[in-house]
Amino acid sequence: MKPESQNPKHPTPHPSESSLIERTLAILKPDCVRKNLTGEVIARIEKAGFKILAMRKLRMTRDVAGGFYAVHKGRPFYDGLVDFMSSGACVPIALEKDNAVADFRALIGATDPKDAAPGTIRKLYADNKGENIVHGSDSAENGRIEVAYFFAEQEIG
Ligand code: RTP
Ligand code: MG
Repeated sequence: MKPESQNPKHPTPHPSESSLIERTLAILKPDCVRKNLTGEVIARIEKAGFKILAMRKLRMTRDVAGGFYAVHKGRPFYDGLVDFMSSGACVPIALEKDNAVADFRALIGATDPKDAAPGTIRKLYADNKGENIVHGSDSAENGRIEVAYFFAEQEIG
C-alpha cells in the first residue's frame, strides 16, 4: 500500500496551492447609505474579488450597535460610535475570499480617511474618522464571529 501522499486518489496539496479562504464582515455604515453610495462601494468590493455570501439592510438599535463594538466599550469615542452606527440603516455583508480580512482592510484603507491610501474606499468616500463609510473585521476569528452576529449559517451561500 502506497503512502497517502503518493496515492493519486489522495494527493497531498502542495503548500503553495493550499487555500486561505477566510470570511470577513463588511458593514456599509449609515453615512454610506445616506449618501446613496451603497452600489458604488459594493461594485468596488466585487471588482476586488470578494464573494458576497449574504447581505441585508437594517437599522441597528443602540444595544445591537453597542454589542457589535463591545471591544471598544469604555473608550472615549464609544458613545459617539454607537450613536452613529444606530443613526440610520446600514448594510452588513458577509464576504469570502483568500486572505479576506487583510485584503478587505487594504481595500477600505486606514480608519481616518486623512491617513487612508489613495484609491481606497475610505479615502474616496469618507468625510472623517467617525463617519468612515465602511467597517471591516480585524482578524479571521473576528470575521467569523461578526458574520455570525448578523447572519445564520442557513442564510449564507
Ligand atoms: P471599523 O471597526 O469600523 O472597521 O474601524 P477600524 O477597525 O478601522 O477602527 P477601530 O479602532 O475598530 O474603531 C472603530 C470605529 O470607531 C471610530 N473611532 N474613533 N476618535 C477616535 O479616536 C476613534 N477611534 C476609532 C471610528 O469610526 C472607527 O471606524
Ligand atoms: Mg475595528
